[in-house]
Amino acid sequence: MVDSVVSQKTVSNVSVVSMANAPVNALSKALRVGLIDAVNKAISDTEIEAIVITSDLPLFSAGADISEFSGGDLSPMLPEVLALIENSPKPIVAAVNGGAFGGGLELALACHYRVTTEKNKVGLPEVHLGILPGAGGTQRLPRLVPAATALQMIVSGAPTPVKVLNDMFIKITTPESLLDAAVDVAQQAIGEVIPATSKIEIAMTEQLATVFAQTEAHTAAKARGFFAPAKCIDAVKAAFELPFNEGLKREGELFMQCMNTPQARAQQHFFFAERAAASIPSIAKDTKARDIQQVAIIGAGTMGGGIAMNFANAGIPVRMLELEQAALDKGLAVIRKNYENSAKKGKLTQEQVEQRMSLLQGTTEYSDLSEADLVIEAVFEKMSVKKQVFEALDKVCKDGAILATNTSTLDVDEIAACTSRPQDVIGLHFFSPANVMKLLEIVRGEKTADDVIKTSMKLAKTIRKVGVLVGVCFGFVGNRMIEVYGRESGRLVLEGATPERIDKIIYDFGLPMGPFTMGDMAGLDIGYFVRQSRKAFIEHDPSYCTVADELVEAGRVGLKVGKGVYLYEQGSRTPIPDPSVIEIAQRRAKELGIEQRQISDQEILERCIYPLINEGFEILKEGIAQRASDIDVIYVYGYGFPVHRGGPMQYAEEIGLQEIADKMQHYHDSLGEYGKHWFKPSDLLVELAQSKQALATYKK
Ligand code: T1G
Repeated sequence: MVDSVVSQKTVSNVSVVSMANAPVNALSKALRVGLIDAVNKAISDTEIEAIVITSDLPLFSAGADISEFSGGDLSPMLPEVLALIENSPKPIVAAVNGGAFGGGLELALACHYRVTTEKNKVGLPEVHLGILPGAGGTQRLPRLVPAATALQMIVSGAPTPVKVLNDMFIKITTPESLLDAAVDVAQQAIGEVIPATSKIEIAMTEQLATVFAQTEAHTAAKARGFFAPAKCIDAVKAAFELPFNEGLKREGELFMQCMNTPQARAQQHFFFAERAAASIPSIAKDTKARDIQQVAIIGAGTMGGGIAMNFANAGIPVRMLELEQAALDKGLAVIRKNYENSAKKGKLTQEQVEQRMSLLQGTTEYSDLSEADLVIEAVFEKMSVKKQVFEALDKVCKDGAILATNTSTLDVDEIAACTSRPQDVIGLHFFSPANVMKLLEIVRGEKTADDVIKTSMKLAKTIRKVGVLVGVCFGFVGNRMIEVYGRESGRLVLEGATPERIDKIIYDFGLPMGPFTMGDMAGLDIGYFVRQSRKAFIEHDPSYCTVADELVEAGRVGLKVGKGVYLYEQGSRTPIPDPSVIEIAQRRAKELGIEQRQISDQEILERCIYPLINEGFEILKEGIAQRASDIDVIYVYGYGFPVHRGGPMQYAEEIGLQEIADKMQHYHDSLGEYGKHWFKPSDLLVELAQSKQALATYKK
């Protein structure tokens, strides 16, 4: 029998059922029906004595179809399919040919035997969707592997190499011999007692109770603000405290508790948002990417070195240029030290360190860059310096070479205009540390060619970044929005809130750190120089980051000098509040006629987050971002916005666009001249709030 998503063939006395629901065997309604039909057919066929379930696709199965979570008639549910399999009177073997995730692994756990391939990985990543395995995974997995292993897999959601899980696989073999091995296991099982996973007895012990307590404590610290991880632990605990069917019921209750949370909606939104970012409807699908064999980086400083590591990690040769040999040597030494540190932590072998270092060549001559397919400039953030570099590159680089700037705020069109090839110029904005942060803002200039954009998006995937296409404006998307957040936090200090209180409110909201700790860590001088270059934009508002400016002018540029907004003891990164900063704020407030007052936590949170969201709507309105969810991807991966809130735009939808618009209007009306200038609600925000149009459907 062959229908669109399941095929079935007979091998001797074994029925082989193959899933084929492209691209990842998401266990959609159609696939669930197909599996039920195929298994029932095999059970009723007297010629058939055993069954193998496998996949015709590279993956065994990516689990439940997440796109079905938004509702509709979902019968037959996955647990019904798995009960049919587990209660089959004929032995069923799962031939796990590729990744088995979520419900895909739960399907394999419900089978009576499992075989797989030696390099395979499997997992229960539901926690990343704000939920937990809801088709028996929390009850069956602990019956097949040690409790600690089951807990680690379910609470972390991480893919796990099958060699760690050999208790649950009766055979681990090669891809070529997998199906034969599965048929062989099936035939040997004929006539034997069928080992249903649910029949395996497990019980709680004192030692296990300790494991659970330790996992709960570790999770509470590590998964700060997340709802699902603790529920995952509760579900696994039920497997040891209740009979199987009651444990299954408990799992279902906990699953529904998770499913109905804003966190689950946010994390499921983010799953698709991250994938949607790769889509560029304005570029023809058949646009060919350019071939990138050799990369050159201008600048071997912190950013240049981090960027270079991304390419060396991907096996792409890199030539790094510094005009001074000493700077070049220093840059390469820092890279080597980074790799050696990874080796010390066991993340790299010494051989891999040497292999990567061998891909990094230095030069002090522009002429050595003539063969580079892509050149990325990572020099000082000053337009005149950038232009010098691009004029030099324009002279030496071969035709068709892509010339990229790593600028974090400057006008890519202005940079492109100083070359004879603006169509080959693009922005590749890496986030620091460039070898760690996943986000890559890809900045399309007015004249950037489609194939240059396509090449950049493809390259992002090659170097394991999440590329998001943005347009040209000050700060593109991320830094344009973070600027209003920085302005507002600075203003709140003038109005009487302390930096440490603002930082704590933002930390408790879910960001990794508040604006002042972040500013000290990055260096207050970065923002200072940007403000100097944009004085015209802020000259009407003398309060704009005035305390930060005074600190920088006094040499207090942050952690790197031991004092910024906070003080730091030698060798420590722990921020220590400094009363003198409050005195500066009080003095400046008095000079500016700003009344200090008690400000509620809620107002502090709203005034830091809502203007950031409002700017996101302005960015959407101007077409700087392709879609609202791209802004979410930028904020989660570039600034640590909590994924359990889905990103600023998802968070806005969860709060309600009307509420955001009303609060912007409220601060516009209640903060005097300051409010009138900075809190005007975006027209698009107001329009979408009134029309109740879902943000996901908005296209400029
Ligand atoms: N449902 C629907 N679509 C899915 C999907 C899924 N589970 N997994 C992937 N896709 C789509 C994806 O959106 C993309 O679409 C295409 O497939 C290729 O995906 C009851 C309730 C498996 C590691 O969380 O982690 O089971 O963009 O680009 O890089 O307990 O896909 O092409 O239109 O990511 O090779 C649990 C989610 C579900 C796994 C493969 N399962 N998927 O990565 O491909 S909940 C997951 C992944 C559940 C049960 C519970 C990855 C992958 P488009 P891709 P990839």
